[in-house]
Amino acid sequence: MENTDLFVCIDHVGYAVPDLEAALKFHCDVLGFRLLHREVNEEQGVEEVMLGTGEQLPQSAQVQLLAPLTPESTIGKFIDKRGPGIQQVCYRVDDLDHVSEVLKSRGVRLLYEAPKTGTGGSRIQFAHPKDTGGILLEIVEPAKK
Ligand code: V0V
Repeated sequence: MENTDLFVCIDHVGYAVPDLEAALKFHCDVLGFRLLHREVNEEQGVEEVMLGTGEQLPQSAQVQLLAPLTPESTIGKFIDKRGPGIQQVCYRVDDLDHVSEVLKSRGVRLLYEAPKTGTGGSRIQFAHPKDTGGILLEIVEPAKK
């Protein structure tokens, strides 16, 4: 039978954090996560790290810490309104363009006309929380190795 699944797995859960170094220390020293990747994404207004249990991206059990570059950024506003915590859940896909078209055809509003660049050169898109039961849903196609 043809596989019609849209998603491969949960890629990561994203936490909005006001203090990246403090959150990193907690996740690594207390929870035992490993730092897999770190970057500044100016377009998204974040400094972010990806934590996991293996040696490199992409892994299972990934956690993304998202710190705002400015108070006016998406994460800055989120922390201001809601406080630190879960900001997004991200599903991994093989073909972002295909999954985007399917979701759109099913009435889900996507936030961007075209995919943006995410962690490690991945391609990302978001579905509006109003269309997903209150969850900011990211979809990611990891960068090809
Ligand atoms: C806002 N709302 C949320 C939410 N943010 N609901 C669930 N989860 C969130 N994270 C709700 C909010 O309670 C309001 O509901 C409504 O949406 C409008 O919110 P708002 O405060 O006026 O905020 P907006 O509209 O200015 O922005 C919300 C959106 C924004 C979702 C449009 O956060 C956005 O563009 N997000 C996508 C980009 C992003 O998150 N970048 C940072 C991560 P009521 O009060 O009207 O009921 S970057 C990243 O993940 C990277 C680089 C990566 O993974 O590689």
